Amino acid sequence: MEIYSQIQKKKANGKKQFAVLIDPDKLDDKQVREVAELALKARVDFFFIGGSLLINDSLDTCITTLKKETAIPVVLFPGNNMQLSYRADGILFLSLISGRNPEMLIGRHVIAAPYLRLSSLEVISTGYMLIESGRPTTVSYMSSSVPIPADKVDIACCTAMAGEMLGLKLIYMDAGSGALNPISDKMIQSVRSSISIPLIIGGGIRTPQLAETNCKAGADIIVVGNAIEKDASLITEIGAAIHSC
Ligand code: 1GP
Repeated sequence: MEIYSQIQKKKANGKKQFAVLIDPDKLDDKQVREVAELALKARVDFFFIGGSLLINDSLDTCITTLKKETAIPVVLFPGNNMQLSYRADGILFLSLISGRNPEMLIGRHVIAAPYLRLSSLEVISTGYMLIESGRPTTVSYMSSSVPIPADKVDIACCTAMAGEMLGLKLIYMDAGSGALNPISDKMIQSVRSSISIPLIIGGGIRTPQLAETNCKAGADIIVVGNAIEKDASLITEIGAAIHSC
């Protein structure tokens, strides 16, 4: 329970958290080491590892490098049940509660469960909510699911509430990697006030300013991937903005 209790403890103390998302296909070993070094200095709280579609076999190598370079917890953020690795510390066990695709709600989980039971990974059940972001994203296509419309705040709130009532430990609202439009502060505020479990926000966050307003709106954990792939030095600025909230 180490990772989840760290999330809860920081939330209770009003401390905002920063997760750097690494898609192992997008960074070579040298770039992963560079990200690790910057992440250490910026006091990044977690690495999330995964992608909606991984093409190369670099998941294990990427985790091994991160574990060698830092003690920052590595958490799997799997796009499917092939993206599992004993080398990570934990896994966001994602149920796509915004969609109605049974495979993403429970089917893949049944396949992954025996592997996870044998592993020492910390399994963190997470209600994953995809929010419409202006154009189709890889995750919306790959998950065969319809995202929640960006202006339908009530649907987002009720979905998050249902996830909490089902016993999920986290809600992750995602506009999708490289989203054109990130999630609105209005939606973040409303969902935050509808649930008491920690709230993760990601998708299209490219600036320290947006990370900060999202935190002030109620995000407990901010996830940034795409922008960091393009400019790793953003880790420093975004980290400072999040941790100063
Ligand atoms: C995607 O929430 C994550 O699932 C992060 O999104 O890559 O756009 O930062 P970005």
